[in-house]
Amino acid sequence: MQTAFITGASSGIGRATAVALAKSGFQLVITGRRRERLEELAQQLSGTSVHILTFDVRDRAAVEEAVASLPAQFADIDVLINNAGNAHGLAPVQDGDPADWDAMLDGNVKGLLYVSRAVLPAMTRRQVGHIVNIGSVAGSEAYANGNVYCASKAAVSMLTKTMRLDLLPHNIRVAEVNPGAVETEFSKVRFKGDEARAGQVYKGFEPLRPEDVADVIQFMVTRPPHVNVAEVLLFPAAQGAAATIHRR
Ligand code: NDP
Ligand code: 8X3
Repeated sequence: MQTAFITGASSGIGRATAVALAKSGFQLVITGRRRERLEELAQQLSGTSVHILTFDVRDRAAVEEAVASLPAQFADIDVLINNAGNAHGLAPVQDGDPADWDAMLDGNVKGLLYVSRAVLPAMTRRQVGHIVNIGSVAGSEAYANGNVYCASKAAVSMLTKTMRLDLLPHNIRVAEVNPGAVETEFSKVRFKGDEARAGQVYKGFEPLRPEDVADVIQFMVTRPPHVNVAEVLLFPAAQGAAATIHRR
């Protein structure tokens, strides 16, 4: 049985991906900071073996310790979904809060690196593996006030391309999914718990659901070994570009 390790499985895209991969027969390592959420998810996934790890991806020592603690049954990771991440704030750069910048760069970029660095020995040792990084349309398109979030996702895109090259000799596929607007807790986090403002983001059009992104990830990681779906841009039908959404 293949093992998938999913960061940010306590909510949104990561949670839906856990459900989809369990249905595809993977056993799962699900991770995040909110343990009770992960326990609730594990109960729903009772048809497959699940191991929970709780850590903050920004804490390198905690990441290393958590991955090293995996029991033998879960240690041979086949698939890594680097999904944990968020936007924090939406402000012009001159008004930006450096604490928000740290949270985005440390979580979305360095966290992805720390987790990959900790998991990769299990892949290079076995010369097999598949990594899917969750980027964003924001990684290739600028939008006003997106500054540091866009930069963090541009870094994810470049890391995806360079990791792919580094890992080619090790038979490890590296890929990226770049969603547009998906209704999750993303905007609630970006606007620091302001649910009314978060809700406005998805008003007047039908956004992607986390399950739509999970479907694509599930497709990617179940291709035959000679196929790498390297990059996917996934929009809701009403979206044409990062900042162009047709609202009714
Ligand atoms: P959610 O807020 O619903 O989920 C974010 C997940 O990431 C949670 O499980 C959270 O877990 C985890 N996470 C965040 N920060 C950390 C951290 N420092 N350490 C460990 N885990 C962390 O948002 P989404 O599902 O939408 O976001 C998932 C990914 O998709 C992100 O990388 C986001 O940038 C990307 N994305 C989202 C889009 C959208 O429109 N929603 C569009 C394009 C990309 P916990 O809080 O329990 O730690
Ligand atoms: C999340 C989508 O457009 O808010 O990455 O940046 S967006």
